[in-house]
Amino acid sequence: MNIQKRVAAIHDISCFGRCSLTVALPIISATGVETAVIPTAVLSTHTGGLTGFTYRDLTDDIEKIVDHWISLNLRFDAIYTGFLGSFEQIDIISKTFDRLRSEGTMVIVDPVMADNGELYKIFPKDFPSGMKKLCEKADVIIPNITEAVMMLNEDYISGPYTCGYIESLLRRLGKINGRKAVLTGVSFNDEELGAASFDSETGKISYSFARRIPGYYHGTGDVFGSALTASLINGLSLEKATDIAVRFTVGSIQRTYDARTDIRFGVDFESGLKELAETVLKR
Ligand code: PXL
Repeated sequence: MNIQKRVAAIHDISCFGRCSLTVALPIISATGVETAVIPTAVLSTHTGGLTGFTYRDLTDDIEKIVDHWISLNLRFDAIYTGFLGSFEQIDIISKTFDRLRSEGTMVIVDPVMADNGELYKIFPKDFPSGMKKLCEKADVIIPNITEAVMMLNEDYISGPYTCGYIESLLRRLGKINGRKAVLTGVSFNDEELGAASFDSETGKISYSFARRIPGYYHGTGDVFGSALTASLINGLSLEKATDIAVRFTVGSIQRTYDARTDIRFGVDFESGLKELAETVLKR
């Protein structure tokens, strides 16, 4: 008998624009994992380049949802968090980890808050220090370079980077949670872009690169994080999961680039779901 794995995905719902839960749910579900959700906020669209969006903060609902789940005695194989709706939610989610975690639950934190050297405008200046605290409780953290340097209290520099810089960042990131870190937005030249992973327990660093596609596509961090989470829950190694997530994300960007879709509308990950499921489940 195959016992189905269960994950709790804690992100906002951006009703249009393919990011956060509208990406995490289909991607993780496609790999055979039951995906329960805690929405942190409901927005008409994401906040990246689309103006006039609605915003309903769900901070007051989170603990009530968790109370009910506790009464049902649910077990989670993983908890995967992303965009949080308010500063206050950082503490609430930290407590949620303690309440929902049991033996073997993998906690994956994507400290969604910044990109391209800038903190998202909706977050206060002290948000990175709060996110760092949340990351301390995670088994796996998946920041981009901007989020990494903000948590480490350093200035952002744009790529391409040296190998020495990336490996120093990874080692210091690994000290935040003492476990595993996957850094996105890594480039050593103008032609390729990818991710690097670090396991603090073994000291192993691995890289996965793909050809850089022009343009800044929205929601790709969530596509990457969801594919990584799906692969890790299905038992793949950090190195293999990172490589699968890079290939799935780049494939999604390539299809969107070829179709000349508005870059604010997210990427065509849907057409890659079948192949992702086959790759992850084949192992
Ligand atoms: O993809 C990250 C993300 C998630 N949710 C919302 C966002 C963003 C990035 O801008 O605005 C609402």
